[in-house]
Amino acid sequence: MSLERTLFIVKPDAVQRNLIGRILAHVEAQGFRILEARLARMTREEAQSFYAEHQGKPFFNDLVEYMTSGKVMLTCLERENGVAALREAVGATEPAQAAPGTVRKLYGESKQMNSVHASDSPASAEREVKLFFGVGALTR
Ligand code: 3AN
Repeated sequence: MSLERTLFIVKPDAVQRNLIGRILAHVEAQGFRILEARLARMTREEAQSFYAEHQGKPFFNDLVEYMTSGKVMLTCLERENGVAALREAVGATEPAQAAPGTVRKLYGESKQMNSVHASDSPASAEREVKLFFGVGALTR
């Protein structure tokens, strides 16, 4: 295993409920280091490009609406085995089915408003970190 970087986003529903601090504290306590962080409102183009794999699915337009509805906390996290470890810390897409103690079980409201995003593979992590923080965030 080696140190891996991954994209973690606190989504608009959680930012709106003042959960940024608690959610970042939760992942820091599990050994993730915050390498980059920025509060921003995604543009439509950014959200569409970010979720390109879901283009054409019935929930795509709503997903873009939701992700651009307010500010998000964009972060790049690093840890040993970081990509898989963060997916485990985040839990299942549907909060009701997420394991106890996961971020989505604790804070998620619905399948769409599930409070956080975590890259689902090393290839996605690379693409997503680059999209929001530039290629330098993968190396510096
Ligand atoms: P995950 O975020 O767990 O990797 P994905 O990649 O399948 O899940 O979905 C990306 C995002 O799209 C989810 N975080 C959620 O906000 C939304 N989403 C996924 N499936 C649905 C669905 N069936 N209905 C509404 N929103 C969905």
